[in-house]
Amino acid sequence: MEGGRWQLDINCGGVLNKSLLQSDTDFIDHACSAWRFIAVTQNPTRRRRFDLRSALVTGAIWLTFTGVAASATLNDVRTRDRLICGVSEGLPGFSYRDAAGAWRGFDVDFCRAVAAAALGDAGKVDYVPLSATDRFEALQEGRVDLLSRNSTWTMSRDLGLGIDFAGIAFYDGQGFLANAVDGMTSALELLGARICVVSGTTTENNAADYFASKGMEVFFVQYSKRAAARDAYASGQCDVFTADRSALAAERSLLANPDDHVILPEVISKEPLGPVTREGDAAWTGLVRWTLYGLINAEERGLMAAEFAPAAGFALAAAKDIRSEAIKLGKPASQSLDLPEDWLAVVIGSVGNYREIFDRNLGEDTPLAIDRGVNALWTEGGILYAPPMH
Ligand SMILES: N[C@@H](CCC(=O)N[C@@H](CS)C(=O)NCC(=O)O)C(=O)O
Repeated sequence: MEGGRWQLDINCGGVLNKSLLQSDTDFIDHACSAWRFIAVTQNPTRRRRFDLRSALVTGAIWLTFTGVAASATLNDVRTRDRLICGVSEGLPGFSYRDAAGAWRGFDVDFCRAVAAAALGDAGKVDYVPLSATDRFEALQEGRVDLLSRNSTWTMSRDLGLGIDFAGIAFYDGQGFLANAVDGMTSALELLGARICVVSGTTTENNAADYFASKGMEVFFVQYSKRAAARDAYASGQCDVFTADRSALAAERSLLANPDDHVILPEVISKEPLGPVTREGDAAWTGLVRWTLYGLINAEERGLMAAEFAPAAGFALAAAKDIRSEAIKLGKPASQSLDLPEDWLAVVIGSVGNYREIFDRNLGEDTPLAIDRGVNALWTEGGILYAPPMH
């Protein structure tokens, strides 16, 4: 580039940019969590100053030609051979410990899926239970690689917290849990009610806006821990408990007599829940995003976990076909994300497709018995829609 200066910039998180420098400065310094990196040339053939390991330069040039973006987070995950996944502190169906102490749930299965993609082993996950208040800070500070914890994608979080939402894993909405004995059938009967709510969530503002719009005065009773809010509700210190409807289904399953409690019909907000990554590592966010979309596309194509482990009754030849279909589906990502070509086959073989994950943790045969509803595929009357993978 005559008269110009090219800056090779490996951004925090490894996104490769090339940009033309406007100023006369020939030494640009980029602070980055992963590395510090400077490389400027006056013209493409003459290198003036470098302050970087030659290996990185070679790597950067290689990346330019191969299209493989290095991810600092993926590198960390591979170095420690474990994914550190932030989950909730114990929400049945989503993330909780079973009687043997093993983590289970919809959000947990997503952590397992990402570990299967990144490390080839869904079991290589360390779980960090995080409260609603602590979750984003834990991600920002690098205490977790990924947050898979009923977190609502909102504009202020997306733009203001240094985090990225990788996609929507569950379409939720806020509602109210009430005691059936009270005979309540609608949130519009809540004038003057005491409402239990967990702080650090989107929940209280939504409810405040809702009742303000209806001209109804209500009284919020705040708790920082969900268990405390549940206990308060159960002991009659609040008339209703408000939260995401999925969380209310989980709460109800924990009450002494779940059938004595009803979730009122009103859905007063949009709560698109999804996995969250730290901002600045586009390749890692891409890996998390396409793992999610891979699970949804796998449901759409009917690729199921059982088919990857040929057991009695399932022909080896058919299993091979299914495996090569999954490999073909995931292949375009393997070079760009630095993953083995069978990454998606490993993911589906380890955790199943979206439907299998949903049914196992939240479906009709579980204590939560959540209907697929809007979380059904777009081809089946829902709004679950993943971009194609070619
Ligand atoms: N989706 C909402 C609410 C998420 C949330 O943390 N809700 C609480 C209240 S039910 C919860 O699930 N806590 C889980 C736990 O304490 O383990 C948000 O992102 O703010």
